[in-house]
Amino acid sequence: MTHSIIIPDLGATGGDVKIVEWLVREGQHVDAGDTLFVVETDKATEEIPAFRAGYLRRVLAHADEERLPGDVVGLMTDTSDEAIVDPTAASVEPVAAVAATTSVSRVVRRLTASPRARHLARQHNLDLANVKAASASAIQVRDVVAALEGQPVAADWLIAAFRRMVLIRRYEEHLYQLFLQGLVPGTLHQCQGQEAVAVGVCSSLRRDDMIFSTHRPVGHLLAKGASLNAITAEIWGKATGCVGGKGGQMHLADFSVGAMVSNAIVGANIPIATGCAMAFKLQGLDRVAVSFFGDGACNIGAFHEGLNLAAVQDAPVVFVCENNLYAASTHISVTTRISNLADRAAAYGMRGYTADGMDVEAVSALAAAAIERARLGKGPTLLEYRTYRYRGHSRGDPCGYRADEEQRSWLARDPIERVRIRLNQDFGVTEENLGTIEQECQREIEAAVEFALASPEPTAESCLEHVFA
Ligand SMILES: Cc1ncc(C[n+]2csc(CCOP(=O)(O)OP(=O)(O)O)c2C)c(N)n1
Ligand SMILES: [Mg+2]
Repeated sequence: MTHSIIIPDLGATGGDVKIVEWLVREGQHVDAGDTLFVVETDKATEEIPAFRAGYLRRVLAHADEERLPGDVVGLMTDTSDEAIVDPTAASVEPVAAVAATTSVSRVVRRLTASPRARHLARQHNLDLANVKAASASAIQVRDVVAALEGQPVAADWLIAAFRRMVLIRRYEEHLYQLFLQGLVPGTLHQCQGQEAVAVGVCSSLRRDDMIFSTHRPVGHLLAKGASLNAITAEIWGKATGCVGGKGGQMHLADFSVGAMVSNAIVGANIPIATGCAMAFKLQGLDRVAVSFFGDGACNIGAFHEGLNLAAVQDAPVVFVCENNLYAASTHISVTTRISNLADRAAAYGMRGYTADGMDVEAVSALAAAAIERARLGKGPTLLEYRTYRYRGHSRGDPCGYRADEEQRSWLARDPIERVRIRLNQDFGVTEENLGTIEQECQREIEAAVEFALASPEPTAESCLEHVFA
């Protein structure tokens, strides 16, 4: 099969993107993630990776040529010698054929509205066809927990944590691949590498406890049990999205599972979570609020105000700092003199702990104790988890500010691989069973994208809903 290589939307402020050089020759094999070519935008020079493995067969835009995001600059095939079918040359006819179902026809109508959109539609054509095929085959969801019956309780918990982390990782990677193909609207801030913090903390919470997330919310929301379909539809701006298509990736929510709307203003959720915790306390409820934030947020005024207020009010809130060493491209050593951010808790008369954020069991043990303290009315705790984001700060960030050795050392501590080995060696869970979990997650993800693409656009009238109280 032939696949188009496009210029993804790299967040440049406008104008053409210049091809600097191709790092792969025609005919050469690449793995997913290998750099294909380098581009220059008005913001930065960036490497564009392959979204899948295959053979580079045609370079359509050469060094020094300029193109727009979405333009096809090369073609790949799965095998080295198959015939190339240029997807950009396909007629729009098949799109109409795929549009036989009403849900898909909406997408197609929108895509065929302008010349540039028609070009995208030709690319979507292949995907829509796939989407249709996928819906035809009913997805067999097998209950792996049941299949693994007889495992001790700890194994059940660890298997559930593994499944949840795999779902988050694969989902974020799937979105990234779609983003590289120009199929994801808007921007992405992703959490690959940080899954153990989200899952370790949220698996120690009750459903009616409330989490407050950030500009990097997908892992937190999925860990708290939010609907994958509703999150995906939200990313595509659909009416079925978890906030009706108004929020996009940075503003996800699901009140039914205790996930307040995530907040992209750095540090802003800290006082809000504190206020929520104070409300729980005033109402005599034993619910707990959790605020997630990054190392960058610890130097924001709202951090100090929020933690101080929570301490003096004995508010049932747990502050979870995901210290991934960077705030955008700035290393923590440039902005912060102390080595343990948790030490700041002492300034507010609060307990603070630093722990390994790549170990879901360690994360959960510490979080469970802090959550229990809060629930028993013993006040807030600051938890700092050391972790690492594998991808860039947002969509097209090539991470040129991080040393290769640093990245390698963190990848070697991967939180999912750690649990895989532990389940296999200490609990006797077979590779086959773990593989089944991964396949099920992948199918769930593909079904969610299918749901999002087939969902209706919000109506114009809905713009004014939920705006005024
Ligand atoms: C108050 C505020 N300042 C700046 C920004 C732009 N911004 C968005 S994310 C980010 C970095 C945040 O770093 P950190 O808190 O460590 O979280 P991470 O991205 O590492 O998860 C910045 C500076 C913002 N959204 N809000
Ligand atoms: Mg950070």
